[in-house]
Amino acid sequence: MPICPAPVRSLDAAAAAELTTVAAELLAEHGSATAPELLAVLPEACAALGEDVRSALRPVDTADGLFVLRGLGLDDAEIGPTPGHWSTVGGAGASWDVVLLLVSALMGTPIAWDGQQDGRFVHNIVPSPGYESEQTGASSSVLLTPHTEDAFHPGRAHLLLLCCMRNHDRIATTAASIRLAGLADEDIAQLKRPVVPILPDDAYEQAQQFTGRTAPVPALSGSGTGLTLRFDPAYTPIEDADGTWQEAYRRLEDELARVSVAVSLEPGDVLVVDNDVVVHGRVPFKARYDGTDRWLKRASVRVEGRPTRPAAEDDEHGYGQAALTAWAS
Ligand SMILES: O=C(O)CCC(=O)C(=O)O
Ligand SMILES: [Fe+2]
Repeated sequence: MPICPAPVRSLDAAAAAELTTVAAELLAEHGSATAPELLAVLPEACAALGEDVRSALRPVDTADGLFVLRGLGLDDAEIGPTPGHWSTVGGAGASWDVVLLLVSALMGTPIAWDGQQDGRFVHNIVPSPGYESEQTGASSSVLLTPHTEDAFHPGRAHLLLLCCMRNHDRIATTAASIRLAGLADEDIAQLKRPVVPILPDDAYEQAQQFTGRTAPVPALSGSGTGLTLRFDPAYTPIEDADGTWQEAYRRLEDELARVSVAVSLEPGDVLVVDNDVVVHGRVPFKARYDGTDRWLKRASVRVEGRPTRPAAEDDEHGYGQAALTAWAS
């Protein structure tokens, strides 16, 4: 097995069995991973989990801003073929949706968006015909450029969870921490200025209809070893910014590329990323559309009070604020 370039938190066999058993029981009891009653009992189910599971599932707490949870066994035959589009997944791999919901609820509050994947709390990331060169998770033939998840939105996740269902070709997710980047003080000062906005990405149904203006936001916040970022060059009108800012932004992109790690997730792995510290992306690949393609499940988690977000964001009235459907635990 190749060395994983990210910290690994191992779940022992007993803890892994506990998590998958509780998930299977919840699914059997409620019939569907999207049942509101299942969401409602998550805090109770989490509280009943043993100390080993709870401690392995504490939020990210290292400077590299990510870890891989490893040890959950996934049976490739059991999950069925990789669907060709998120909308045709149905109940495939549904017990993994519940595993991901349990992990999310242990770390914070799972969130969903009305305009994305039918408002589901767990998204399916599969390559889809016709979307090959988009800048969304449905793409394949292009590099998915490093980005903060839902960067345009002040209600975005603090933690992003990617659970690997299938990855026969070991296609890497990329991750780069701002805490490891080396930037000159002048560049940091430039990038803390709110100069250009970040626009909603194409994964949102409403994005195409959006014609309004969004407020400029800073790319960097915090200071010293506590630097955080909000970054999505594919959806940022960089050319509208002044030259000095553009140069600093390019150097930020270069630094993120330099410190980027490529993590090939294995089935059952859950990659947990601090969305304020780490940008993630994906290398290009050739989709086969034969049921054996790469397949991830994704969840977004809010951790209120996590000291990684500039306070000014509280006053932001960005596009789609009403689209956030937070399930309050
Ligand atoms: O496919 C991946 O590894 C990451 C895709 C992505 O950016 C996401 O699901 O948010
Ligand atoms: Fe993403």
